Amino acid sequence: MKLSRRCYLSLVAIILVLSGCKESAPLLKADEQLVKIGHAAPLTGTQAHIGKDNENGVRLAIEEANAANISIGGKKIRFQLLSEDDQADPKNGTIVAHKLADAEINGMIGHLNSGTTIPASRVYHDAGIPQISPSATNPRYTQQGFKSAFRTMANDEQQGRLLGQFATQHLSAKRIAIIDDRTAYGQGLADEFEKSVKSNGGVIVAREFTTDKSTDFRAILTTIKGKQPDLLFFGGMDPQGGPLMRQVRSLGITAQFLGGDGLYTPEFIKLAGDASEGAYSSLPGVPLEKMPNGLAFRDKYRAKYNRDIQLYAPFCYDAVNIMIDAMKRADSVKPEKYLPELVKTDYNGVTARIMFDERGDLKAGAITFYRVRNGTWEISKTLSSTPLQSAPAASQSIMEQPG
Ligand code: ABU
Repeated sequence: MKLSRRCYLSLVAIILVLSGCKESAPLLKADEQLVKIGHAAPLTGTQAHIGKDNENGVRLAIEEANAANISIGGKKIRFQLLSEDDQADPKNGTIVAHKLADAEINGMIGHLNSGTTIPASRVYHDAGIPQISPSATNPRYTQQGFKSAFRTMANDEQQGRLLGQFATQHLSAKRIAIIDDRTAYGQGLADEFEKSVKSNGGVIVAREFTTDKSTDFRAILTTIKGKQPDLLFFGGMDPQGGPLMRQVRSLGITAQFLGGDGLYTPEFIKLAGDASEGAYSSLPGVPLEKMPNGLAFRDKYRAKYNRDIQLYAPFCYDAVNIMIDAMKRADSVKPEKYLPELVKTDYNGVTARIMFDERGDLKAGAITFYRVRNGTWEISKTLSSTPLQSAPAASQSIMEQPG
């Protein structure tokens, strides 16, 4: 069968779209070796701004590594990014995980959401591929016994516990209402927060839920208003958190507002508008301004992408650098060779000094609290759940700042 040129080009375009092929393989010289780094996040849909930010953080680290002309195992290494859109959907997460495993990636950075990371982690584990999630915080990810699973962010047991302490002790809240988005992240974090509030003497006056697709929360907010809480906690991401915050204030609810890392974005402030003033959120890690290379990273990111960091890009950048560091120490890019070195990581990243415990979680789980003031997130307080024994000054400084 002979195809016309137009037909042929259409066919190629369809194949490229279906294969999700966005980064073409670099041409290699004889003494060079290709190393494929997989990445997955929602690159379309309401969380695309956060997913693209993750991809940008990964790409920046890969481009720097390529510019550094690294040699491993006697070969010059060319790193290639294979990035996939999982649409924050657990089923799609597993589909793209199989696709990346079939492409024989040397390591995986992702996924962004706990709801995709947890099911996909079995695929990477079964394929023997080391995986570092920069942002998935549900504890289950590293509780499955997969030796291939790591994360560069404190988990939600750590985050939820400190959020509960922050609400009851620092914000002096007693009557607390909770809404979550029923995702692995939102519900998991809300559960941990609830436990911590209760153990700190607070009372949960309402527990409501929504979905990660909803934008109208007035029915549940009306119920909550009747319970007269002095703090409202939301477990979920900014596409829901922003409109929720706006509707909280438009219904005349004056309770303090607190959320987890999924709200700590410029987008949350944009979506909530003036109603965002005074909102609090947490973000695992030490603030960039407190880390030796944090501000340099922020400036590099801004210069390259002509925009500010949205949320997890620094954690993605650290994740790639940790993986490459393990490859260098193993003098091998083969997963089975560098995985034992990844376990032994002790790396000063832009977000923290990074060391893993036996499950692949961070040994030191600093959590920073931020507050919206004059249309921007400002540091309120940093707490640590598990201090490192011998951390360098920057990551050891568990700052107590005026809130
Ligand atoms: N850490 C919050 C966003 C990612 C997640 O689903 O865990």
